[in-house]
Amino acid sequence: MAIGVFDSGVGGLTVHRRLVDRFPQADFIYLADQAHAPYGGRGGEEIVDLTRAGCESLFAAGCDLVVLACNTASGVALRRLQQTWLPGYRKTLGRPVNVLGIIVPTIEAATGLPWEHEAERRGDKVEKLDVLAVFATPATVKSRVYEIEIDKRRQDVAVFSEPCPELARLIERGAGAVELATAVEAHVKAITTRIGRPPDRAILGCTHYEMVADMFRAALPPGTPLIHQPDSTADALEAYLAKHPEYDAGTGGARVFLTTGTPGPQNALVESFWGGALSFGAA
Ligand code: DGN
Repeated sequence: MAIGVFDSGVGGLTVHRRLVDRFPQADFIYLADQAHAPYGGRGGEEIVDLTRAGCESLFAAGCDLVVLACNTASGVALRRLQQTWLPGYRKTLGRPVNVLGIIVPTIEAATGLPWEHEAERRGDKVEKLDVLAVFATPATVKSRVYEIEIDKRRQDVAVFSEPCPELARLIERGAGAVELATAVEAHVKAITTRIGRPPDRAILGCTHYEMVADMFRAALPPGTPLIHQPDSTADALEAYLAKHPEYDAGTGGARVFLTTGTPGPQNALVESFWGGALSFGAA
């Protein structure tokens, strides 16, 4: 059996990379729905249908557990799928499959005291968290999932979300550094103007943005803590697997990459982030 990792495109590879590093013995199947990427501008029902289809493909390929390494799919579709589709689908399959998202682990990392204690332990200066910025796709921002989930945990934190409609697409097509940095700087400037000051912390709420995390770091005031989803997702998966031994992560160290789009190699930005050549097979 294997762990499935799903994204609309290559952004989820940022999470996948960290999961592979954390669980080197586990088998992984990565599925990019590049035929329909980007999801960020699509409607809610469409995103639910596409996410369900991606999960079905991964379960059919032998996964027991699927991580939605996509904020747009997690924010828009996860709850719906868990409530209305998964219970019946489990019965049909006759195995205890499950789908996990990446938003709650990110929020827990961004707002939780353990994170602050850890930062203090490392000797980092921990500023008070009053204003949190979230950079995400328009669909994630429209879902208000970050605002809703943060409000459940920290009512003292003001959340400002900045939709970045072009950014995932630019990364997906391997745009150059100048074009990417210009887009990132414009979004940081826009949210800073809206807040009236720079944020205290920032969440990169789209998995693609991790590939340009350095550009966000350069555009934000020096030292602004950035919450990294690959780390928070790997921590959450580790805790989940420890509590749920019924999910078999495999032991062969297999790495399979599939796409609903055009099979073949990925662009240079993705490969340099990944640290090696990547070729995708047909889903
Ligand atoms: N990388 C995905 C996310 O985290 O939201 C989606 C990007 C997209 O499809 N626009």
